[in-house]
Amino acid sequence: MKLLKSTTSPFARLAHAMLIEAGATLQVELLNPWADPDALTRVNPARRVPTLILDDGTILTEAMLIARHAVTLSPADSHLRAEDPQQLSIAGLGFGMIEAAVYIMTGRKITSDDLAITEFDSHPVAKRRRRAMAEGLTQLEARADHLSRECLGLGELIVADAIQYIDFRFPRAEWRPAIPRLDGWLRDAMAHPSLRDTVPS
Ligand SMILES: N[C@@H](CCC(=O)N[C@@H](CS)C(=O)NCC(=O)O)C(=O)O
Repeated sequence: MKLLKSTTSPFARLAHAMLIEAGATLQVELLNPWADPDALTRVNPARRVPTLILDDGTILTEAMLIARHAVTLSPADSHLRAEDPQQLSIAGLGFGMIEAAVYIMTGRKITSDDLAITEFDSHPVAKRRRRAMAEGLTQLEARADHLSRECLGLGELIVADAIQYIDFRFPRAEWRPAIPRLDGWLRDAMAHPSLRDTVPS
């Protein structure tokens, strides 16, 4: 199977990390979705990454659905199969933060076609999304004890993805709270290939 992804997309990182945790045999094709590459537009009318092409030609899109497929590919005793509402709750919090961060980046692209121009950030909706990231980080910090260092499931992968995407897109942001417990957890969690080999760049 082949995963179409970009080096920056947190959605694509989630799909990739889950497939790695599942032990899937995977080919990865890096592309820029905004450049409308043929390899992507041919298979996904939404023109977004992640897009997963299965060996029989079936196309899977949307990070959470690819994550769900990764679970079905994982061994019967895989940690990915544990269904803990606490994990889903943490995953939802982290996914909301990823959506908020991408929303602001898309807003910048719509208003200036340049991700580095921050004019959109003063829009009330951008402020609302920024609050979602800051409060989300604070809430996750309080729940850091629920994150495993040994087995990275959906919750752990999304939290790492969210923190590192926020720091990648909003470096040294004054609104970002200190998260020492999450930082400590993340240092250890980064030893796993699913996170180590998918760092945004
Ligand atoms: N809901 C989708 C979002 C995917 C998404 O927005 N991907 C972005 C990269 S972060 C993209 O491909 N953007 C190109 C576009 O919007 O045309 C998912 O969960 O996979």
